[in-house]
Amino acid sequence: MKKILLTGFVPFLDNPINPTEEIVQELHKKSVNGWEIVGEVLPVDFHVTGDHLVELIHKVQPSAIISLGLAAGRNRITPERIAINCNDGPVDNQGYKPDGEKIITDGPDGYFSSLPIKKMVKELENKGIPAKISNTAGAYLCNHVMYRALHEIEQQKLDIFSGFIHIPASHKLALTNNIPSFAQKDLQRAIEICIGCLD
Ligand code: PCA
Repeated sequence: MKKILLTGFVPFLDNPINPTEEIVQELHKKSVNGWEIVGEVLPVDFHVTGDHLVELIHKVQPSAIISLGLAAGRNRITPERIAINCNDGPVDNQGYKPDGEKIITDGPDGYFSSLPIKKMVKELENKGIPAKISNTAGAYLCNHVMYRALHEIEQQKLDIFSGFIHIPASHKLALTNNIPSFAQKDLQRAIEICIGCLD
């Protein structure tokens, strides 16, 4: 069976939970639409997360990668269009504060997602889940992992579809934060629908 590497993140900043962590744990070893899911939860650490993801790509040898991240405050499921060659934003979980430096010194400015993002948005909406393509994944860890995966695929000429989906907060997270939220089960279903869009 074809394998998909599905990644999420641990909690970070003022988010005591990260709904992507639970989705990845729930879907690990399950199969959706003929894809065997290998779930991995990544640290929020500019110095180790990218290398860790690249190691996982070579270890798991997936045919597709979907990385997930929390975008607290967004009100819909947002497949990302592009990753940029830049680290910026607040401190990571190790206290490192990026300052706009490049992710890969001589890397290209950006990479487009190779996931079927338009189809994903259409399918989500058809199934009653609010969704929209996002034209910026920011410059924090989510953008970082999206860029690192696409760069590795390009450099090594790997035959892997790859990209990133930001999700809104779960209701549990919104209890402590005044932000829009989805039921955790709907967040998970949305990701299953996105996996269902892969050929
Ligand atoms: N969201 C952050 C990093 C970890 C996560 O879940 C981001 O949007 O960059």
